[in-house]
Amino acid sequence: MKIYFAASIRGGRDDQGLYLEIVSLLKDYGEVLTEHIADVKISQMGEMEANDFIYERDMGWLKESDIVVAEVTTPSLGVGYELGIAETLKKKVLCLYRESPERSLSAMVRGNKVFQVVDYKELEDLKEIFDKFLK
Ligand code: 6IA
Repeated sequence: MKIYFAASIRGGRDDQGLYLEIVSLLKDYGEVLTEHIADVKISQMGEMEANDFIYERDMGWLKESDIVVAEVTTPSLGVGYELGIAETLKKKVLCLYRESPERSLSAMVRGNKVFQVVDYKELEDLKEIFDKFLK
């Protein structure tokens, strides 16, 4: 199974360490096409490659994928865009969100019945969630 993992880059890198752990867990379920999302060397602003190259490559991977797993706690324009495209392409989509009193997930994600939106508290919760949705 080919997994497209989506998570914030320019939206903010506060959860980069968590993304790394999620990618490592996801590898037990299939091939993660977008492993670099968790790379500590990708900073919020730092870019090594041209935007048009990144866009074309990521859209290719999105089309190729069997499922999109998105960590949506840190709001990201790019992830929101990818989710919309994933819906158009009729991909299976699992969104992971950590609830907190200071924030609330966009209604465009929470309200879309096509997406599986799962709230979790910590990394340890994810194995059970992945067993349920990815097996
Ligand atoms: O708006 P954002 O940057 O937060 O959007 C993040 C989402 O867009 C991720 O899920 C990625 O799939 C995609 N994306 C945005 N920027 C990049 C990127 N730049 N590389 C790969 N995917 C990206 C960094 C390039 C790196 C080699 C330094």
